[in-house]
Formats: sequence, structure tokens, C-alpha cells
Amino acid sequence: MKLYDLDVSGNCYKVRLFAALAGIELTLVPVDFMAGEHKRAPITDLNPLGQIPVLVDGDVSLRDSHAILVYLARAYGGHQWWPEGAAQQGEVMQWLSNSANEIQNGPNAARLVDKFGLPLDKERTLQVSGIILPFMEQHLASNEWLALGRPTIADCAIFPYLAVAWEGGIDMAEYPNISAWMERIKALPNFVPMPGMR
Ligand SMILES: N[C@@H](CCC(=O)N[C@@H](CS)C(=O)NCC(=O)O)C(=O)O
Repeated sequence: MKLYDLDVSGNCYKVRLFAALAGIELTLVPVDFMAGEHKRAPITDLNPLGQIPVLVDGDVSLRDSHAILVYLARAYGGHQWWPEGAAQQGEVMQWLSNSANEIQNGPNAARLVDKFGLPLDKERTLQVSGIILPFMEQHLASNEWLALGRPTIADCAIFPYLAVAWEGGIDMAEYPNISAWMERIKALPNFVPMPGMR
């Protein structure tokens, strides 16, 4: 199973992290982002949006980190990570949507400005972060994990861009419950870090 990958990408790290925790073997195919490899074949044949991660598993080819998490968890990870029940799936999905929206446009976008120099509205990234992070902080005051009272793909989706949020000027020490949750993730068996993580 191949993952088209970039080590400093939080979206790619979501997949590497989950695969490590669930014991799923991946063959990483590093993509030279600076050379624009993601905007050429074979990546664009697999994902015309020219974005990574992309997973290829036999005949199955998938773009989008969250779709890949659901696929891997359903196909290889077991119900611990992606539950069977409708209400439970909905509970996990809420967090995958927060990951694709508020985390992507908040802490991730703040890091894109500060670390990679993208011309985004930094003020807006901090405003979005200021909505999702206090919400998570409150949720984690009475919950050890984001969903279902156990580690799921929800945690794997949200953790990466918070683990490197300091690279976007966001101080996670202001959020003790989120910080404690991040320590719980780091303590999971087979945890792997990403570059820049503290
Ligand atoms: N929704 C996608 C977003 C993927 C994404 O934006 N990937 C970045 C790297 S972290 C990328 O390839 N950007 C290039 C571009 O958007 O042109 C996911 O969750 O995987």
C-alpha cells in the first residue's frame, strides 16, 4: 500500500500516525513539493487537485486525509478506530469535519503563513483558532479522547496541526486540557512524531 507523502505535511502525518498506531504497513513515496511534483503526473493522475496525501491500495486510489483515515480504519483498523454504529460514526465525523474546516483554516493556516510564507490572512487564522481551541479545551475538560471515550481516527485527524501549532505562533500551553490530551496521544503504543513537533 503506497502513501504519496511529505514529511512536514500535517495532512500526510494524519495517515502516517494512524497507520503506525493501528499497525498498518505503508510504503511511503516522498513527494518533492518544492519542485512541484504534486502538480504533475503521476500525482495528478491520481488526484487532479494536485494535493497530497494520496493512498493507493491495489485498485483503490484515494485523495483526502480524512477519506483515507476512514478507509484504512474500516478496511484494516477494526472498530476501535472507526465504529460500526450510526450515532458513533456521526460522533467521529463531527471531529473529522472540524479537522477539515476549523483546524485547517485556523492553526494549519497560521503555520502556512509563519513557516512557509503563504499570503493568507493571519488575523483570520487566529480568529478561527480562537473558536475551535476553546471549544476543544472545554470538551477535553470532561473527556479523555475526542470521541467515544477512546482513541479513534478523530484524534489522529486533529492532533497533527495542533502538535505543530507553535510554528504558526499559537501557544498550546494556554490550553492545558488540550495539552494533556496531546500527551495521552504521544503515550499511545507505536506513536510516531512528525518534524517540528515539540
Ligand atoms: N483536504 C485535503 C487537503 C490536502 C492538502 O491541502 N494537502 C496539501 C499538503 S498538506 C497540498 O497538497 N497542497 C497543495 C495544493 O493545495 O495545491 C486533505 O485533507 O488531505
